[in-house]
Amino acid sequence: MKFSALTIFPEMFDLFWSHGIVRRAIEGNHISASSINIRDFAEGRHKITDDRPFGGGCGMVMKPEPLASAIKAAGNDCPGAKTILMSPQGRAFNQDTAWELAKEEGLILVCGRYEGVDERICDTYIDDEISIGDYVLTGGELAAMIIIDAVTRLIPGVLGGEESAEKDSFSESLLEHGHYTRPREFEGMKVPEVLLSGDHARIEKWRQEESLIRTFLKRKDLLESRPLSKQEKKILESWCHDIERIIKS
Ligand code: 4FM
Repeated sequence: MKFSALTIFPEMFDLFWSHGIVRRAIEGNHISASSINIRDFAEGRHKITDDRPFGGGCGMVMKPEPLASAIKAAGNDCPGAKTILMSPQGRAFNQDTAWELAKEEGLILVCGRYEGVDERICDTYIDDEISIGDYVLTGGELAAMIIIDAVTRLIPGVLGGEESAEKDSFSESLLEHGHYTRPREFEGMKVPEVLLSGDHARIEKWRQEESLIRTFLKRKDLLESRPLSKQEKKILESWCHDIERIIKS
């Protein structure tokens, strides 16, 4: 996977590329990364990338020519790449979108600034428009980093077998169970006994129940949009019985 971030603030990506799993993925040749400065494609002595909106109004608009040139340059570097505009008007990003994007050969992430990008760029140079959530950022850079981060960890070989992405929480549409490490007692709070038991079957069962109850308590919507396994139905029914018993007593 080749990621190209198109931005007028390429320095924002420097620390992002050079830390953690993203850095490891670059070093292991699982992904390649480049930040492309849109300003490098602007004409004239001042290298201007914005202009006033036709029709008037406040704020500035991103000029089309430098953006088009930058997108073309990124496309030449990776001919199969998909060009994505980061925008609150895009389709909502989630774990399914991340899996879908992870199959692409390359992603060109266009990070807008100012009040907007000239509409003619959206019409002709953009394959997909993605939003990371219903709020307005000052630019697309942070949104692009979120997409790159979530997609990178799904690329085969990036995570070790230990931390594989297929079995992590959202792939199952459940929240993860709680995690504990040393010490066994911290500020008077003990690690659940079952985790110290060495009984792997019991531990697995506890984690499954924990996952289910957390999802039920914190994110009912996730349970409602997903079929329940026989096992999960049994766990939920058993809670139902316990709750009824408490009410009736
Ligand atoms: C987008 C600012 C384009 C200026 C933005 C321009 C956003 C989001 C977002 C801000 N991106 N999800 N929410 N971008 O707010 O992805 Cl020109």
